[in-house]
Amino acid sequence: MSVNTLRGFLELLKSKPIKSFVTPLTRLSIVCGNESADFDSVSSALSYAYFDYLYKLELDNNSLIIPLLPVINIPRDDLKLRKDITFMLEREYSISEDLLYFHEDLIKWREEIHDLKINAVIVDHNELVNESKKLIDSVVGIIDHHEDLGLYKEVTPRIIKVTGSCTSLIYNYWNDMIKDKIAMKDMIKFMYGAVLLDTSNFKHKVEEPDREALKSYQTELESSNINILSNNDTNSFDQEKFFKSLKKAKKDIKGLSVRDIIRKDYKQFEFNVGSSNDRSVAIGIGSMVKSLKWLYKEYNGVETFREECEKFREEFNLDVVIVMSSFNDKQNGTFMREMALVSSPEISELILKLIKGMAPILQLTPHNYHDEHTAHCYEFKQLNVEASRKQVVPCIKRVLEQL
Ligand SMILES: [Mn+2]
Repeated sequence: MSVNTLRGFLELLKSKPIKSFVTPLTRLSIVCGNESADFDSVSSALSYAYFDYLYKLELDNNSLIIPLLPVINIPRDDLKLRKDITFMLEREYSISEDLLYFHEDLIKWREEIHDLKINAVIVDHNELVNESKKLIDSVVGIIDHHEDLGLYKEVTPRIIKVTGSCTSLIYNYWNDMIKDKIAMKDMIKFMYGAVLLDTSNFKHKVEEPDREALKSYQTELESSNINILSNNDTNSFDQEKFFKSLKKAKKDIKGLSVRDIIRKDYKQFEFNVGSSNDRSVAIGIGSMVKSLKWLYKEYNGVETFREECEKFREEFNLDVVIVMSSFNDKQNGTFMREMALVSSPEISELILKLIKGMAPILQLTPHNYHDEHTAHCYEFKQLNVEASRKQVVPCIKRVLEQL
């Protein structure tokens, strides 16, 4: 069966029983992004699976192809919090969530199929953590743009490079191998969107692989008059407009609860304290694209916000919950970052040591919302605005290991 759109590919997958993708050795192969399931991760997982299928079709059209299933690494219910992703899926691809696989599907498959082993290509991360570690048996490939943790050294591909968007590495990798450029083209809008969001419209963190991918996207789009935003007056692609509508959808967090806002772009970690393995702390980090000030206004003040964070911390059994904010300051137009931490009373000394260790690296300065901190709640401006969660996580890890 020929497939030349992402939607067609997903429909094909869903038209078959899951058992038909399991090999005689009871192996099922998936590709998944990281557990924040942000735009980049979802775009990476979908594009990798789709391109892998196109490539297999070209290798041998007649044989039975066993595809990689793209899995979105969050509960199905959490997808709706990511409005940039649902905007892209629904508006540009007419893909509804029933065409996708989620975290609970992994659990279900393991229950339903006796002795099932799950192999995974992991994209937009290079280490299995938390639940994925339990559900996935082996990593068989990696394409990522986070710090290389040096794991799974033998897998192919194993591409880990600094780029704005992970999708740039994925596009460049497959572009060299797949001949059917028409079918590849259907994926471009999604990948183009990822790199625009991750580089703020090619203004920050742009690296050579991003430029290389962009060049291909532009050539492909020009050659076909693809109308990226269907409501355009003209037939030409307006990158600025495209970026703005994605950004707007991403920032649309009105009406969400504090819990939803943290869950929207969330990662959880277990960090060792000191050099031995006998003590660790659980830390959850949510990223959001509004200022703390906005949050306080929206959720009845700083106290309520802190209470909600504390509830979140308890629900997810965390020692610390961190909310990282990034936004453009309207007054002077500069890009800003902040960090709010709410910790368990049991680690009141440890949290101070963590903050002390991070402060010079992230250039944390206490916020002036309050003269005195409420116990176990801390808010800072993060003057090192270059450090996103991607840099903050290894920083926390190192500080805690050195205690
Ligand atoms: Mn990424």
